[in-house]
Amino acid sequence: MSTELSPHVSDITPGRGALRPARSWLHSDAPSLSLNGPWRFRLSPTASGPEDFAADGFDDRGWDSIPVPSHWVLEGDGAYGRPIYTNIQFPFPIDPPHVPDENPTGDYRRHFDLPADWSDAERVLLRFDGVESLFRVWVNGAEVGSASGSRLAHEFDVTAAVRAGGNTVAVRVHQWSAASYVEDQDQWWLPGIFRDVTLLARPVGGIEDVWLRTGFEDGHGRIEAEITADASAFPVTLRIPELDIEHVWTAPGEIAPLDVPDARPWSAEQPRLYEATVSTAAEAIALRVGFRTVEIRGDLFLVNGRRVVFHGVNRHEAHPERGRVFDEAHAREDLARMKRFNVNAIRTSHYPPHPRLLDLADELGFWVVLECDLETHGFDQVGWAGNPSDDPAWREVYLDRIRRTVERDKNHPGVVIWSLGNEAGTGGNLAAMSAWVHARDAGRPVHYEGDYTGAYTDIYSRMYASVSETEQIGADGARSPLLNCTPAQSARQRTKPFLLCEYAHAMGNGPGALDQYEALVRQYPRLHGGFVWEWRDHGLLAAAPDGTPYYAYGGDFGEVVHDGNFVMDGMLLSDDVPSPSLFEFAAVTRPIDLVFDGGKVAVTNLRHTADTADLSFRWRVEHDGVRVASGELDVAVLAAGESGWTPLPPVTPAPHAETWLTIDVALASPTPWAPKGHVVATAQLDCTARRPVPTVRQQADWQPCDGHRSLGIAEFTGGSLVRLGDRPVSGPHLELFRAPTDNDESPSDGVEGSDDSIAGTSHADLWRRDGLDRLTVRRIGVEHTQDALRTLDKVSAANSAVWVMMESIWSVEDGELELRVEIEPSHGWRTVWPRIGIRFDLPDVAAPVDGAEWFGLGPLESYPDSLHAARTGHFTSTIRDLSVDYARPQETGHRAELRRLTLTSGATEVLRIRTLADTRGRRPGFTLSRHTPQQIARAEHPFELTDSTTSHLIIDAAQHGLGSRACGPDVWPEFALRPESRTIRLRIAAG
Ligand code: IPT
Repeated sequence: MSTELSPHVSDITPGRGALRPARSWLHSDAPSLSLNGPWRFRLSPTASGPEDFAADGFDDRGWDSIPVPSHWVLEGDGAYGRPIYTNIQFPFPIDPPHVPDENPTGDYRRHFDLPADWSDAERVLLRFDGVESLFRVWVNGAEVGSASGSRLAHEFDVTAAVRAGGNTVAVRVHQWSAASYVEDQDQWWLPGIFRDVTLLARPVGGIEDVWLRTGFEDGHGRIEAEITADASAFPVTLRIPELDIEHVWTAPGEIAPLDVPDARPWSAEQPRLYEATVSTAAEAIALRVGFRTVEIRGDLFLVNGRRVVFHGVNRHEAHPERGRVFDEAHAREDLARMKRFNVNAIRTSHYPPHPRLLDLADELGFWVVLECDLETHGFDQVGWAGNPSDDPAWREVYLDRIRRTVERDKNHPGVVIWSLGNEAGTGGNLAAMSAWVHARDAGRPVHYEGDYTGAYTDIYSRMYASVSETEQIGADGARSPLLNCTPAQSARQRTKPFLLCEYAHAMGNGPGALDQYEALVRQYPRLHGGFVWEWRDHGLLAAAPDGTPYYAYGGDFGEVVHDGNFVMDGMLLSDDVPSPSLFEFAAVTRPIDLVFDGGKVAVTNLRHTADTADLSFRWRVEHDGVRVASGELDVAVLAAGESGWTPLPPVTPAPHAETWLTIDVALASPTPWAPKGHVVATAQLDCTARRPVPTVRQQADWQPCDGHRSLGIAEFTGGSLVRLGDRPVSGPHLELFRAPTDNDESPSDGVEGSDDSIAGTSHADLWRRDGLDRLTVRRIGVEHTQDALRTLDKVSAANSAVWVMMESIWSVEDGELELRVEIEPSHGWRTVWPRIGIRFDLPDVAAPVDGAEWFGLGPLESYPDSLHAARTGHFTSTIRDLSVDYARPQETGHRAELRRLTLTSGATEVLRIRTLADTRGRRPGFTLSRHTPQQIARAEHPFELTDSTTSHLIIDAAQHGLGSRACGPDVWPEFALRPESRTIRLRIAAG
C-alpha cells in the first residue's frame, strides 16, 4: 500500500488517493471537526527519514508543538529554517523533476476523538485546504494518500482508517518536490500545512456537490443546477426565501433551468446576493446566489450586457507575520480597503486564495479573475527547455490543478474569468487545461497571458505593455503586428477583449502614468483596464540587531539565491499603510468624473451598473486653504454611463488669496466597506484672480566683498548663509540627486515591449557615474550692494568636465528677505536628472525643526507623473509623516507646487517661506526630511537610517517623474527631467 500511495519527491504525479473529481467548497450542515490547532512537529533536513512516526503508537512526546495552519519557517524563531524569496529563479538546481537531498521535511502528528454521533456517517473525509508542497497522510498508521498542489484542496476518504474514540493523524510535508517546478510564483517559499485541516462526516443521503449556475438576461434571473448525489438522496429542494423559490427535484438528471423573474442582478458595484439552501432529508447546503451573465461579444467583455472596466489589483496571500495563512478579519479589512480605494477587481495571483476570500469578494463586490496554482517561470532562464507546460508527462498535473481550481470555486458569482496560471510559457498542457474549462464551464472565459497568439484562450492579455503599445492595441486598424504575433495571429487577437493582467508595477515610490492607461481605457472600448502589480508588499516582520522591527525582503534571511526587494511592489505597505500610489490609483479610477466649464460642471457616471443615487456632491470654497463657503450641489440622478450638466455655486475670488472651488463626491449613506461621507472622487477649480508676480529688481553697483554681513534676518560668512533669525542655517546647496527609487535603479531589461529610453543602464547608475550624489563647489565670486549679496558657484563632480553654474542673490525686497537662485547647466550633460533643487540644512539647536505647515499640493507626496491624488490646500504634518517608509529607503516626500511653507519646531514657527512663480508661472516643490538624499540612498532598510541631528529642506524647481521601469516602461518623455536652466525665488521670514 505504502509504495502505491507514496510518491517519491521527484515523481511527477499530482498525488495518490485524494478524491476525484474535486468538488465545491461548501457550507454544509453535515458535522465537521476542525483539526486546526497545535500539532506535534519535527523537522528533518532531508526527505528520507524513517516513517515510523506515522505509526499509531509512536511516542511523540519529545517533539515540539506547532500551530496548524502555519508555515514552519515562520514559527520557532528560526529553529525551523528561514523563508526564501525568489521571483523567477529556482532556489534549487534546475534538474526537473528532481529536487535536492537537502529537502526540509516536516512531520506532523495529532490526536482527535471521532465524535460519537458520527457512527452513522456514510463516509468520513479528511480535507486539507493548503499544504506546501508535497504531503503524505496516515490515519492510525495506515497511509491514506498523498497530494501536491499547494494552494488547492485535497480530500481523502478515511472511512476505513478511522475508529470510534481516539485516532491519530500523521502528515509528512516535503518543502521541495517535483511540484515545486510548477509553483515558481514570485513570492516567498513558505512550506507547511498553511490552511485548514478538517474532518467531514458525510451523511447517508447527503449532497456530494452542487453547482448553481446563474444567469441574468432580459431582466430575468436564471438558475441551472447541477446536483451530485446518489439517487437515493433525492428529492433535493432548492429554497430561496427572498425570491419565494421552493423548487423540488425528485430525481437526478431531470434538472431544467429555473426562470427567476424577480431576481435583481449581481455586479461588483451592487453585489446583490440571495441566501439559498439546497437540501435533502440528510443535509442542507447554504449558498449565496448572485445572478449575472458573463459574455464576450466581439471584442467586448460584458457582464449582464454591459462592458466591464477592471480597476483591478493582483492579490497575493501575504501577511507580515502569518505569511499565506488566511486571517479572515484581516482579509475582510483588506478587501474593504480595496473598495475604499476604488478597486473593483482582483486577480488571485497566482493561485486560488483561501476559499473564504471568494465569499468575501461576492459579498463586498469584486470582479474576480480566479487563477490556477501554476507557474514555471524559472524555465525561462534555460530558454524554456524542459518546460512542463509542453511535456505530455506533466499533462495530468496540469489538468488536476485546473480541475481542483474550477470545481472548488465554481459557485461564486464574483468569479468572472478563469485563469490557467502565470508565466508558464506555452504548450499543449495549457491548451488542454483550457479545453477542459471550456467543456466544463461555458459561462466564463479562459485567460492566460502566456498564450500570446491567442491559440487557446478567449481574452487578449498582456503584462506591462507600455502606454504606446496599449494604445496600439486599442486603436482600430493598427497595421503593425502585435508583440510575438504574426499578422494573422494579430488579427485573431484583435477580435478579443484586451486586458492588462499586470501593469503599473508599484515597487517602491511609483508607479507613474496610471492616468495615461486610464485615459486609453476610456478612449478604446476594447481595452478593459487591468490589474496593478500588485496590491501589497510581502514584507515579513523581523527585528534588526538592536531589536527595531522592520519588514524583511529577499536576502534578509541569508538566502543563497534571492531577488532582494522585488517582493515589495505593492500599493499597500507591509503594515497595511496605503502608499501614495494607492491614493493616486483611487483618484485616477474615480467612478464619477467632473469636468468644469464656465459656471457649470459636467458630471459623468463611469460605473458599470449603479446610478448616482447613493452619492452626494459637496462643494466648498477656500481662500488660501481656509474654507469660506460650502454646500451641496443638486445633481440629478445619473444612470451608469450617463452625463449631465450641473450649475456651480457663484464664487467670488478673494483679492489677496488663492480661491479654489472643490467638489467631493461622497457616499450619502454607509456601506459595508466605508462610512457615510467617504469620498469617491474629488475635483478642483482654480478661481483665483491672477496677480502679477513681483518682477526681479535689477541691481547695479555690485562691489566685491568678503561676504561677512547681514541682510534682514540673514547672516553670512564668506558669502555663505550661516543664520536665519535665531537659527543656524546653511544653504542654498545645489542638490541634483535623489535617493534612487526602485524604478530609477532598474536597468531596462526583462520586460518585452517596454519603451525604455536608455537601454541597459539604470538612471541611478548614470547619476552616480556623473557624480550627482557627490557634487563639489568652487566659489567664483562674492559681491554685494547696500541691500543685496550675491555669490557665484561652479558646481561639479570629481572626474567630470560638465558643471552647473549657480548664482544666489539675497536681497531685501518690500521689507522682506528674498533669495533668487539661478541654476544653469553647462553643455554636455547626457542623462536625465532626478531633480533640480537647493538644499538648506537646519541643525538642531534646543529643539529640532520637526514639522511643516504649507499651502500647495498635498496632503501626500506628488511627482510629475503621479499628481492626481494631490489637491491644492493647506496642510500640516510632522517631519516624520512627510516621508513614506518604503521597505528600501528611497526618494520620498516631494510636494509639488508650493506657495507657502512654515517650518515648525514643536508649536514654534521657525521660518516662513513664500515661493514666487518663475517667468513661466511654475512653482517649486519641497521636501523636508531628517536625512539627505545621499544618506537615504545608502540605507537598505529604514532601521539603517540612524538618528540625525539636522533637518534638511530641499526646494525643487523640478523633479523627474517616477515611471515603472522596475518592471515596465520608463518615465514618459513629457515627465522626464532634462538638465535645464531654472530659477527659484523665495521670500523668507523668521517665525
Ligand atoms: C511578472 C510576474 O508575472 C509577476 O508574478 C511578478 O513577478 C512581476 O513580474 C514582477 O513583480 S513577470 C515579469 C518578467 C514581467
